[in-house]
Amino acid sequence: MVESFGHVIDGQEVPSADGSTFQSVDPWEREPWATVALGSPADADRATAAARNAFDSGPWPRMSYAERAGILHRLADLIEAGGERLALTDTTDMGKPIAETRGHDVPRSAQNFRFFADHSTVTAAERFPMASGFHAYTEYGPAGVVAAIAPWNFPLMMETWKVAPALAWGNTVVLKPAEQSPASATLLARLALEAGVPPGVLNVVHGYGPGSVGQALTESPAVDRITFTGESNTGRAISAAAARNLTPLSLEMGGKGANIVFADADLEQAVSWSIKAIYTNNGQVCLAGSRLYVQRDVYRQFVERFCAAAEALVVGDPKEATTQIGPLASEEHHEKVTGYLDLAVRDGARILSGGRGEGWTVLPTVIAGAGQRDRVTQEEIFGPVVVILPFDDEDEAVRAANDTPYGLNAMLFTTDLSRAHRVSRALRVGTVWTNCFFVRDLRAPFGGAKNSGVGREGGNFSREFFTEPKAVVMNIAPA
Ligand code: TXE
Repeated sequence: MVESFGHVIDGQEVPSADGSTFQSVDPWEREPWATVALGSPADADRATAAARNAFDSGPWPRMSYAERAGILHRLADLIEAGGERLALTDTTDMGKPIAETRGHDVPRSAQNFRFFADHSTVTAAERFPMASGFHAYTEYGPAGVVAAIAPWNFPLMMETWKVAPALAWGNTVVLKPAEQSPASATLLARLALEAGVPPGVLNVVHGYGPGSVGQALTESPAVDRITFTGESNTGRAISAAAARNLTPLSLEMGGKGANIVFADADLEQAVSWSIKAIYTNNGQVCLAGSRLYVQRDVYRQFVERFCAAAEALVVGDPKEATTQIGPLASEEHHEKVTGYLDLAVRDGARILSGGRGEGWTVLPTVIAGAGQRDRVTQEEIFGPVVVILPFDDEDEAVRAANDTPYGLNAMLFTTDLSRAHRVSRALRVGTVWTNCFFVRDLRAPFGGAKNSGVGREGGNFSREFFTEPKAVVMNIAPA
């Protein structure tokens, strides 16, 4: 049965103004599974107007933090209660294994609401008692209307990472999910209404980016903040659009994560985390450890163990609980990733294991013999493909790790504490994981250096972005 998903504007699930729809394709079955409203700039404008109105005259920005937090906790409860449906929806829409949507994306989405609901109620504002008889303090008021533009690799999880802090600090939102994975955004908006989020506070508009809904949102003078996750070139286009209205933005973009394994590392631990770092979500992760630098003394041993572990991963139907590698998210993306496999071979590298799978799957792939400046080492492939390169000493590893235009994150495996600190400091990235991967504390900054990001989110970093900090100065001296 083909399901239907509309826009959600001003508390109503509605079709597009011109009635257009598009099909969302299940990448495992390679068949359409849902009919989705296809928005145009006119729909984006309707949603922005609803969000503007809810911000300017609705109850949400005027509620106490505690009242909003209560509603957001209810929403988290509903996400947990409806978890199975949400997990299956993202898995059907973009093919990631159900073990991941069930075990990670959905629980983390509920946690996003709980965390920011609580954080907004307990973060203190600064006070500045002035010796001159004046008193100053900071007020963190909501920023206004937030345009949230989301990617397809963690649909619900990335959407809630943007929507939760925006709502917790009293903003209203227009969310545009990626066209490859639209369905769970409509489900989220339905649940938000059920939880008591007032109409117009969370709007969802489906559609494409350039020349369509995405672009219209970034060019709208009614939008006060833009938060985006996606490709670096899209980030450039959005920055240019936002510059017209000087709209503040937060961009989280691509990565080419370096994963450095030193000879003194616990190799078993390093293999197991490194496998997670590249093959989670079929490698469609901005944080993926897609460049694996291994110290020459343990290179052969490590590569052998790594390839064996990669070959042991279960490839198949993402709706099966035991599947670890499903299809890539779309046919277009499958072509892009397999194009890189051909390119690697043309440039003289070797595919040690993996390669093309059935349908739109790519098997867990290991490439060796590529050069540091080769395209497969420099560019974000965004699939289950790791490039392994040997290195001799720490300086060489750090130089190589820093040598791409990206700077989202890096991993290092070592038992030498001094080295761990030294290397962490030398890496030009937003996150360094030592002897682990993907472990997050939502209070910590999240974002990228270089072409991987502008700004940080998480904890107080989200508060800085989603509020308009105001200095309030009082004359408290007697008249
Ligand atoms: O991203 P896009 P795509 C990387 C990854 C992947 C590549 C392409 O390498 O292969 O990007 O993916 C909207 N104005 N990442 O094409 O185009 C678009 O509709 C406003 C890394 O899917 O950046 C979608 O909602 N919006 C990444 C969102 O932007 C625009 C996650 C992302 O789409 C727009 C995904 C425009 N001009 C892909 N153009 C990560 N960092 O995790 C597009 N959009």
